[in-house]
Amino acid sequence: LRIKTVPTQPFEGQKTGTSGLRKKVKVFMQENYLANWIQALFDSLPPEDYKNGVLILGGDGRYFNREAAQIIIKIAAGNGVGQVLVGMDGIMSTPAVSAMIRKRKANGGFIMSASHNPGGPDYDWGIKFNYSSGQPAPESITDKIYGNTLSISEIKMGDIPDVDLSRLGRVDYGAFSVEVVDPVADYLELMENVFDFSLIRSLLSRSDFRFIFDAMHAVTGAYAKPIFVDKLGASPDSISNGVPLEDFGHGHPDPNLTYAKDLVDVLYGENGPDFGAASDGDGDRNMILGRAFFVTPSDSVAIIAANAQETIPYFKTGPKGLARSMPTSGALDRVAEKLNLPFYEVPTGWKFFGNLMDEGKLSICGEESFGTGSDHIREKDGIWAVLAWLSIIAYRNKDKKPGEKLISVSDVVNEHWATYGRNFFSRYDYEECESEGANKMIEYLRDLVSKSKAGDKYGSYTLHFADDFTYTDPVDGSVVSKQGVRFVFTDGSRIIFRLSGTGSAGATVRVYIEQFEPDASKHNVDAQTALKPLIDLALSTSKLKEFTGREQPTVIT
Ligand code: VG1
Ligand code: CO
Repeated sequence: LRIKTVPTQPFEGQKTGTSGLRKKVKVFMQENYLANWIQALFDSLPPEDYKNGVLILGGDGRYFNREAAQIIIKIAAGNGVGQVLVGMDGIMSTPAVSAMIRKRKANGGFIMSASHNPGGPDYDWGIKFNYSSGQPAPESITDKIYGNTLSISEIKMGDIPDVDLSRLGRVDYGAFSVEVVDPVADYLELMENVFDFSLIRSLLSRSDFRFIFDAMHAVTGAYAKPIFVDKLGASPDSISNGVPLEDFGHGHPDPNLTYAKDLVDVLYGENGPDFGAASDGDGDRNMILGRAFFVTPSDSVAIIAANAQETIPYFKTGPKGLARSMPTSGALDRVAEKLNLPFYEVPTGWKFFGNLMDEGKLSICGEESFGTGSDHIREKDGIWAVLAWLSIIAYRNKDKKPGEKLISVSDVVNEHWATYGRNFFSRYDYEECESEGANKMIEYLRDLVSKSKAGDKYGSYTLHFADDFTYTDPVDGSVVSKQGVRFVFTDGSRIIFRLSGTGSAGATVRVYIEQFEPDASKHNVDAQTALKPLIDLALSTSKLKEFTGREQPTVIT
């Protein structure tokens, strides 16, 4: 294997955000832009972490992935990696990459995806690197990579031809080899071990239960048919937008009420199906819907946790601990309390759950941003969440005769609220604001925090405390600060402000609003109505309109 040394110059701004490096495709298509970052990554890892080792490579099928895969493979070869396992056609979901790293005992893996951001020549591209236990690289590594991107001067590339990604099998180039693998098989095997497939099949094959899964023309298109249809007996027409496309069919592959509107309309339409779900670009997010009913992600993780032991074989001895990101509602906290389980609150982004899982402290976790998962891998997992929900519904209906009324998604959620109370929750996103105004707003809020004290009045609410969230990792002691400004009131209500770390242009402001309601007679109120006073308070406290010039959010979840 001959290795070429390619001279290069640093690019500015190659700093990773909440989840990998994300930029417009045009930025990534500049000569050496991606190559620089990949080389900087190898320059940041201890050699024993990759020399002669195995790396997994996958992606969500978006525009530029094919070219990017060839660049990554060549640089891996040039830096002494032993083998790259790449998904056929460059396809592999984020959870499947995490699963394959673990199963094949690989040193790590690359995911070519900007997740829920749109794709195509004018939109976004991204790259994530996961470590040997399958978890997103920690900040200690990503900070090093960024440092190295600022001084890089050469790239090492294996002098090999482009690999034919459309054909399964292995090609050898001396000490280096590439194997094109089935992106589904390992992941499917894992799902069969986690869940009771015959239980789920008993539900999906019923004629009185109708299921629909929207792959949004993204990566789960490759997984939906083999899993839901071929293995679990769902009808072939239950999969919509099931072919991965480079531009996601001009869509925005983000499973929420705004961007998965087609699916929402079907579920809320006349005689809609009983269960609907969708996943995002790279397959780690999920949205769960019942007939004319939306399950808030914060409730979803709480309900999965409360039912896991009974309905999912993987949890048959009970979950070890539960965790959520800071802005996620406190519904999960109440389940942890009732089940007497250790509980953790971490900053936004999945990378903070991994350490807790590796230490055996955490089994089930989630984020309000449509991310739910467990320690079966080290990423959030969209299809896992759908299978978890199907397990719950299947278990509740397993003795129902044909024609008998089934227990529905909304029945399960209403029961949960009746037991635990309801945490009303909503998030307002203001996408692509001017960075200057958005930064000033956060500065203003930090200043407000520093002047605030318990007992201060905010309209009809009394302040319990306000801070800018800081997290100390209980496993390695690392500290991250400035993770979101929060105002917590004496009745448990919260308003939280953050700037997104996953956008590719301007600044996205996120406002999170939460209020607890113990009284079951008040649970069937629309969240926007129930939260109206608190939403108004959040907007006036932050002077959001003044700072950003925005009257309305772009997305409400
Ligand atoms: C967003 C979400 C966060 C999630 C992250 C990655 O980050 O808020 O909860 O972990 O996206 O999700 P931010 O910084 O934009 O708020 V994904 O599906 O892009 O891997
Ligand atoms: Co994603």
